[in-house]
Amino acid sequence: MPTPKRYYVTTPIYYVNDVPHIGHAYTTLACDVLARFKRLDGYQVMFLTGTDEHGQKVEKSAAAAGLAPQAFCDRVSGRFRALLETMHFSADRFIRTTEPDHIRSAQELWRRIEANGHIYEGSYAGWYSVRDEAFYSESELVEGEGGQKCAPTGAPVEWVEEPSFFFRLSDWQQPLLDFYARHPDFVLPQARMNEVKSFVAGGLRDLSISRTSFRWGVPVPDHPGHIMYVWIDALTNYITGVGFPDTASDAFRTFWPADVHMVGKDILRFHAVYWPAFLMAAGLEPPRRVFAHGWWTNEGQKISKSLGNVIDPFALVETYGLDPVRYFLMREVPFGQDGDFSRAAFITRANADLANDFGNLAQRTLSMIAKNCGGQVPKPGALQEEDQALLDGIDATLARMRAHFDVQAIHLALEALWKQVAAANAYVAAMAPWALRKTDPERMATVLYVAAEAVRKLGILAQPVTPDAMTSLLDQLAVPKQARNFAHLGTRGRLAPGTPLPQPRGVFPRLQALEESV
Ligand code: ME8
Repeated sequence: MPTPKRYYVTTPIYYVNDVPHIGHAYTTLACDVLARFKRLDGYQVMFLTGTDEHGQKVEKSAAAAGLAPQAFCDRVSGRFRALLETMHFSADRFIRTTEPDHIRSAQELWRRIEANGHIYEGSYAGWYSVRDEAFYSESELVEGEGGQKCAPTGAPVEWVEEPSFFFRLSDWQQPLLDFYARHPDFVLPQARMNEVKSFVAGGLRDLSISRTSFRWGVPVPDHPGHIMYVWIDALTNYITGVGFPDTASDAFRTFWPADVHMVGKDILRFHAVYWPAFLMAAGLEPPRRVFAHGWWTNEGQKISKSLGNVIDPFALVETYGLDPVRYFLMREVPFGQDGDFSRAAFITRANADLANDFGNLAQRTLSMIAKNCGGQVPKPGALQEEDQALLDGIDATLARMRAHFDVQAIHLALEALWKQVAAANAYVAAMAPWALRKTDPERMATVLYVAAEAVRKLGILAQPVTPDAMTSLLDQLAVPKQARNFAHLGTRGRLAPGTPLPQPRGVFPRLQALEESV
């Protein structure tokens, strides 16, 4: 049987009381690019994002705002939903962990884990950080300002002592190591897989998974007074989103296990250690991949609210337009590594790759056609070797992009594509259709046809990263909406000679003028 073409990608669900910043936009953008690529490649795609709404941190923020927790969440979760609109994220569901189907799902996951004997009752005494929503052992703590004990993340910790249920994580050391051995690419980049393996090999302690000292969370089933540790609740969103507990449902059977959980490196342990252990304990399959991306700094500085240098994605898009922001974030830094957001680098990159390389190729091809071919797709003569070589080279990029996307090497997929943009520019420069106008108009028509075909193919392939500009470009080539997926590379979707084309207009404006204004 052929492998079903389905693809399930998730972002972390964001703490509902955070204000969206570039880091949030980055994780979701990477997923959006992957999801769009797979849809264009004929896959049935599920792309899930949303907000993480329970826990002590939210309870405290709600109290500070003078609101009941649910009312507070209803008020602030819209900030993340707005990010989808601004960034044109094509998520299939925006999940909120306060939704009834999720609460049911988290409780059912607990029941299954408990029924399988992996949960016991005890009491917890140790350090907890509300800001991180994480427990820390004494040996992990560092000295903060004024000699205060802090988590390694710099977050304050407090001593917590209360009755608690525990998950027998210590039993899962060997099964996890075996699982990693069977799936050596479970975590990417590889260096992060190694970190996870050595963490697990170092021994695992049982995990406190319920709290009794506050109320805002999913009630533990059959044990009044306990609410679930927010990470169990939060991680479960990935199966709620595809219909759990109804494991016989179409959604669950089609999409679970997930192909990729995209996360920042700071939350890798939760996804690559705890989550597969919870799932195996419940008799469910772990996800296929956890990809940990790096962190952004702002002009070389760590981004933090206290430094006041948080990059606001809404303002960035408002100032520069969406596509340059999307392209820069995905192209500038090898995906998986840390990167620095510098305005100068952003403008240089957008102008070089978008305005100059792709923009000029499209603009000069379309405007020569408008001027010299009566505004219609020209009629080509027989293709010569260099014509065919250009078109074949672009078609062959799809296989390379697929291979890169399958390991989330998004920057390499874009690099491969932009090599073809350069090849098309070199072709136009070498063929000099402007010089052929008088000497050999038939050949000029062929060259312009080939250039237009190159632009069409490049436009189709660049849709996942710069969707708006490519929509405009493919409109300008009169490519029908249903002929814009990857099945229309090759000759299948080729431009029909004589098709009237609209007046061309630039798709990637230069950003220079804006530089001084920000
Ligand atoms: O962790 N650069 O939510 P969160 C890049 N609710 N990425 C960054 C970043 C930066 N400067 N700052 C943050 C949570 N991020 C949990 C997830 S999932 C079941 C529960 C990324 O709102 C960070 O790495 O803190 C993480 O992936 C996300 O933004 C933070 O989400």
